[in-house]
Amino acid sequence: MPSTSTLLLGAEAVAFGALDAGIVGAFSYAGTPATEVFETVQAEGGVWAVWSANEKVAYEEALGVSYTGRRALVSMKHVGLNVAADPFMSSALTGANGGLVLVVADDPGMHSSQNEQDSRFYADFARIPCFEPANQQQCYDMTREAFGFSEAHRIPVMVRLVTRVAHSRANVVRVPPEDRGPGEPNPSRPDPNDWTLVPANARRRYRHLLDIQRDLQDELEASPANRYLASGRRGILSAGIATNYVREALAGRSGDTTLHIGAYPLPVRLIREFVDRCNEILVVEEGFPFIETRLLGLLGVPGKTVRGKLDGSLPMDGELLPEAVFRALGIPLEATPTDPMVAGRPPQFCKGCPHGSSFGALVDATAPYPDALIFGDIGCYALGIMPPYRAIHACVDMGASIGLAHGASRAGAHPVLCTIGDSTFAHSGMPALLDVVHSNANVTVLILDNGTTAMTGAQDSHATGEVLLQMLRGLGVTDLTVFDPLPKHHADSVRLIREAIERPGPSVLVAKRACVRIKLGTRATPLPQSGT
Ligand SMILES: Cc1ncc(C[n+]2csc(CCOP(=O)(O)OP(=O)(O)O)c2C)c(N)n1
Ligand code: SF4
Repeated sequence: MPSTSTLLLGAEAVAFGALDAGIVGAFSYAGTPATEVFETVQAEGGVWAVWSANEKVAYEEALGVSYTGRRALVSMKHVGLNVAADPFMSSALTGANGGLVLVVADDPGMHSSQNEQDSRFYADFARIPCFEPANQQQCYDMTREAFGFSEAHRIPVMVRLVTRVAHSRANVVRVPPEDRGPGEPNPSRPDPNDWTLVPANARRRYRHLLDIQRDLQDELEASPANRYLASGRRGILSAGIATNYVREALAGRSGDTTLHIGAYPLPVRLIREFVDRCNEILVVEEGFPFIETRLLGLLGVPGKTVRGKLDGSLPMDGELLPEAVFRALGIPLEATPTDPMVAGRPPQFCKGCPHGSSFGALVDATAPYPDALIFGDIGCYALGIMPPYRAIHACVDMGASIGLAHGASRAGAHPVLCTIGDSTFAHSGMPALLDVVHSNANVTVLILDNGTTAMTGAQDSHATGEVLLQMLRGLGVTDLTVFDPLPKHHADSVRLIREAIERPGPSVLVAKRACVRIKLGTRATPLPQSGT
């Protein structure tokens, strides 16, 4: 294949980087802004790419591929790594065999997420290397490089994206796939004891992980991902996409010393050289003040002024905007019109959405119980929080609704209900329901089975239809009611929910009706206001 130039999203560029690096499989659970990484691999075909039940499972599947000596890509949104944190942290000790690259897409500004996180802390926490692309070409290049790096050092490698990189397009030059050929296993086989983390092995492996830190740092210190340009006494240290904002602000101006960081562990020697040269330093990074806090330590840098998020020169929360960078650099920015082209509208269910009629029934069914608590979950049905329903009292993280309801019922609240979608139930609702059944808690669980993972673009659901019912019976649910939430069945739906509330012990209702977006044959696209 000759080199080709294609207009790609950052997320797509990562996928092509992985394909050209010769992965045999990609693993993921959907989540904005990471979804397109996996979808691109899946659309290209030729390698294993089936959605996993959740991020933890996806990570373990990819690690299993790596142990065979082959290359695997695993991708997820930032909160997905909370779910996958257990295997992720321990995999730093076992190490990788075939290249293992974890792509995590952070969502500063929470365009479509329930919180802000900075995954660089996770890479640092696990002591694994991390690449942070500033643009789409680097998404491709760094992902390819990450596989080789992972194999050379036998360690998982993270590629950290942010929404603005994952979801914007630029031309990307792809180069011919690597000679090792897709599917060729890494020929050397490590000692399987390395992968068996009983305490004696784990201690040895942790020591090893600590011992290789210097090598990782030395190699990345020289990486072209980190670029230092010495000039004047004002220093600008930037990372990832923030470098583009700095370059935009500085366009045509020289006289500042700049250091761009795109690979971690941090290049300490370069940073020392940079700091020695400058009197005043501005740190510009997307996400948390990761580099800034390390630079300042507890007591600051004697004799130097360090500015950034911690002193308020740049905002601590939200997405970093070029305007803020211009301001922090003292460079005037021409005002751009801010009138929105389309008036803002509150998010709402699609017309004919089955969740709308389910919430209509839920609101009427619980009307006689002023103390009713209803715990929600994450999916299109989170819109049950909006008028006219205003039905949800809490929505925290995927799968939380059942555990929250269980806890509240243990505290004596009654009635306690929760709503959860079919995909979220498969993702992380099942163990919580097992607890409810195990302790015979008085909780009414409403599963909204629309046959798909609608919110993130209609990916397959692992727990829909007859499979869902079998799963529920297998979990020990005996009080199980299935109903069709069509508006014309409203009175029946209200009655069934009320009867379930009145029965002691756990009861599960399944509101079964397909998402209209898939029913009509159109691929559901994430609602612009949601899409988590
Ligand atoms: C840990 C985590 N992973 C992924 C997501 C992205 N996400 C939010 S809701 C959802 C699934 C929604 O599917 P379902 O529960 O079936 O509800 P629907 O949208 O179909 O109504 C996903 C994948 C997330 N918010 N958190
Ligand atoms: S995409 Fe489907 S589940 Fe989501 S609001 Fe629209 S109809 Fe409802």
